[in-house]
Amino acid sequence: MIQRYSTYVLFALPLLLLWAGCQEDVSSTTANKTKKEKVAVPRFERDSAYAFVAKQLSFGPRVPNSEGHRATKTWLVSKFQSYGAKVIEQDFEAKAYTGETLQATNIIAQYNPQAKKRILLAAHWDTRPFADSPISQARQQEPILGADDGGSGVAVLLEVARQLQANPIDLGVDIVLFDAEDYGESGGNQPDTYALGSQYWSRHPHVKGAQQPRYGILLDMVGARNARFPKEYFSSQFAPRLLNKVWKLAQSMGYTNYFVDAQGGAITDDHYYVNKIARIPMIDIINRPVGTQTGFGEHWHTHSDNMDIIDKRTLRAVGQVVLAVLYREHNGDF
Ligand code: AHN
Ligand code: ZN
Repeated sequence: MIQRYSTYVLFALPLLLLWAGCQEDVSSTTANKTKKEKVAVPRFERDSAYAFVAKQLSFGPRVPNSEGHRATKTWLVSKFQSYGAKVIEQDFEAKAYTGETLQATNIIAQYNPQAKKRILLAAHWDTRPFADSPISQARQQEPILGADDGGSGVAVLLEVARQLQANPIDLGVDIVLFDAEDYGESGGNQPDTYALGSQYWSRHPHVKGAQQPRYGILLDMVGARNARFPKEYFSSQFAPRLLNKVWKLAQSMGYTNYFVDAQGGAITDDHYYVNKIARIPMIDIINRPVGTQTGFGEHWHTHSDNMDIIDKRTLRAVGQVVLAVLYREHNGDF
């Protein structure tokens, strides 16, 4: 037995050493080749983001089945392509609570589509077909421009895309612009009539398995003057660690007026379905001012949701935090 064992070792040991030697060569070469360079967090250009809000509004309301919606889609797709993203148009038909069938599209812009480690960023690109806020009676049957409600989140993500092209990192980033978020029934008693695009995407994600995003950040109404982002309730339930990390980071960057240390109420927004159905931890950065009748900005679901209420500083605060998350994640500092 001892004899056989030592014979085995006699032959096996040199082979083992040879193998180990090769391994070390291979791994050190690989390490040298793939050694990750840290990349500084780029500056989020607020003027650029502001112009992206204005450009969306130039198409008019972006209500599903409308001409403005179609034209905006064409522009968004080509804009992301021009910033070097691989774009997927995820077309789907959505049944609205009215009985109408909406021709809808989730617009997906991918950076490093092969990367395994991925982060999800999202906003909704459609706008509300009416102005049904209880605080204004003006032109309630007319669709709104949605500078903040829709436009702001999309604008921030376009500027993030522009920066990703100018300052490449190897992190996988999936920017998803959900459609048909805001076609829901008035009053909020039927939350599932909203967020039709995110409900569809969560059942048909474009990335699966090992490529499934580690976590996500949703931007909803991130452009108004004096915006206030308390910690939205579902975010704190589904993704508490991410939520606290992002708020801490934002506060360390000086954005304490926006990213307040306060618990916010529950909003059945796109992130709810991504958490619940796709099971990706996702937080919602959403404006919840104090002391308004609706709990949202005074302009919310009114015709005042236009360029006049957009503040570049709010766009910048949110966009700079999102960029900090991505580049710190790449650098291993998040
Ligand atoms: C509901 O009212 C169910 N959700 C609000 C989500 C929303 C509407 N975000 C923007 N507009
Ligand atoms: Zn809305």
